[in-house]
Amino acid sequence: LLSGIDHVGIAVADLDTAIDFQHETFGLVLTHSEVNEDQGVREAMLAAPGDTTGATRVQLLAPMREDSAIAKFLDRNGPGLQQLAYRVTDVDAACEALRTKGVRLLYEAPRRGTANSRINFVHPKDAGGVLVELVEPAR
Ligand code: V0V
Repeated sequence: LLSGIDHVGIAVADLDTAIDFQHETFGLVLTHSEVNEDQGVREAMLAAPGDTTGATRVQLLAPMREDSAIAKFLDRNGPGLQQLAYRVTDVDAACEALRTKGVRLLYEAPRRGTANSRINFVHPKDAGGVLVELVEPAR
């Protein structure tokens, strides 16, 4: 079902400040950034310089709107780890398998994620207090 850990997501107030911090402090390298209007976020993907596969990334998420999930998370918790994203080969099949186990998915159908991936989320109350994202990368 799962083919790897795609990324962990950190909620931040200011994207550029957080990119600089991760680079200067840990040497992480910016590999991608985009605006996701649907999710109300500006986001950046960073890779560890010594990770030759580049498969697992750190995602920084900054809110664009007060009613976005990231704005609400920041209001409640301040900046910090917001999500764990598992990579799957078939997000529809993964969601179906999880529903069969009684796990709640946030969306009826997958939505658009980073770099045209297809994403859905498991409710944190059904995943040990962790917001789990499922990501099917674009082919
Ligand atoms: C809320 N809770 C969390 C949580 N957010 N627990 C762990 N991790 C989080 N990130 C807890 C919260 O403290 C409550 O616990 C409980 O869940 C239910 O909270 P709620 O008030 O009913 O719900 P909200 O309004 O806090 O919303 C939570 C959810 C929301 C997960 C439903 O954040 C959401 O829709 N997330 C999915 C979309 C998203 O996160 N987008 C941003 C990333 P108590 O107090 O009841 O115990 S976009 C992205 O990742 C992209 C584009 C990508 O990767 O490609």
